[in-house]
Amino acid sequence: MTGLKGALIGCGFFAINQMHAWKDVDGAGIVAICDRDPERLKIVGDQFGIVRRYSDAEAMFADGGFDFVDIATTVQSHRALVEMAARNKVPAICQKPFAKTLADARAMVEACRAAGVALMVHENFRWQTPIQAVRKALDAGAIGTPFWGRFSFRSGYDVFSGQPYLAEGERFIIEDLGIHTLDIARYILGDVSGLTARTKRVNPRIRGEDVATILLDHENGATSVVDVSYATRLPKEPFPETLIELDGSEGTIRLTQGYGLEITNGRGTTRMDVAPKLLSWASRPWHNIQESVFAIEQHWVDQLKRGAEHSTSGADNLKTFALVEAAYDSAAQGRTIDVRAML
Ligand code: NAD
Ligand code: 89V
Repeated sequence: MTGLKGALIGCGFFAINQMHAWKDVDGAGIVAICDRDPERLKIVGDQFGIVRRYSDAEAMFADGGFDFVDIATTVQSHRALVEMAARNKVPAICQKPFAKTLADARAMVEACRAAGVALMVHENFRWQTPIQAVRKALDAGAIGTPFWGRFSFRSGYDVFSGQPYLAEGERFIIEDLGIHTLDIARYILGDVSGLTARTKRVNPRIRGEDVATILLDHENGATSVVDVSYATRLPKEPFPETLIELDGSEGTIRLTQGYGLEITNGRGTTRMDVAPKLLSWASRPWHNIQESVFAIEQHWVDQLKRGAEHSTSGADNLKTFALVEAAYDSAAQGRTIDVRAML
């Protein structure tokens, strides 16, 4: 294999997408995999033809022979594995949620900084084609200066069948899905100074909250609402689309269900189809997410080769992760949280 050699830890539900995408990425490929569950190790190893297989990450690092590690385990193991990568001077990608707490996330960023290795969080939603199209329209000045936004993900999709652990945690929608929506809000309207949140659990069969409404004060003076729900039945299920409304000094942008982008300004209204590609290995409705997995992996390789900072570096993701913690604190305490004071 030519190009960068990667190792993947965690061969579960989502890693299948990551492995497919690595096959398409230009300039890198996976040469070793690790999972403590022998069944998952065999399934992924056989499906993707990976001969080097490990049940223990320490043993894989000890054998070496790879240029980066892609950590696709659930959050409980992220800190230990990122710190292991730093000790072994191996650049690391870590799935979201980055860490259990902001303190852990800070320690992980510091470990990689001190070791001089790159760290990127696999925060892929901002890489979705429709989200990139909104950002491009804003950058082109289509609506002047945005002063208000809404970032909305409301669904009744059964995420628990593929990811049963989502029903079991004390925290659910903000930590798992809202984290993406908050990151999109930051990506589109900039960093956040204050946050107010309200949460609810509607589905009695899960432990955590499945509805959250979050008000963001952005540092540039814009205000936005991030609203997420897995308790919303609609005539046409929108999973996994994030819908966006932006009002600016010169016009408006609407990202509507079915991947339509509508821009209204002094020149009238233009409508575009910004649907993601259906990659050869992808399947609806996940193709939007699957395409963004390919995009973030390609970005990882391109920036690593250039020695440049990643869009969702560990340091960048601290600012998204702080919003998750702030949202839980705000909902628990019924007050607005000063986000700048957390960073
Ligand atoms: P999963 O439970 O299906 O898979 C995790 C795998 O990691 C399991 O096979 C487990 O045995 C293995 N594992 C855990 N700790 C390990 C360790 N220390 N060493 C070796 N193997 C270990 O989980 P999943 O649904 O695939 O989710 C994985 C991560 O991906 C989560 O953090 C989740 O939030 C995230 N995720 C991200 C997206 C996205 O779009 N970015 C989508 C779904 C899931
Ligand atoms: O993207 C995610 O992290 C997933 C899902 C879209 C199901 O919430 O867990």
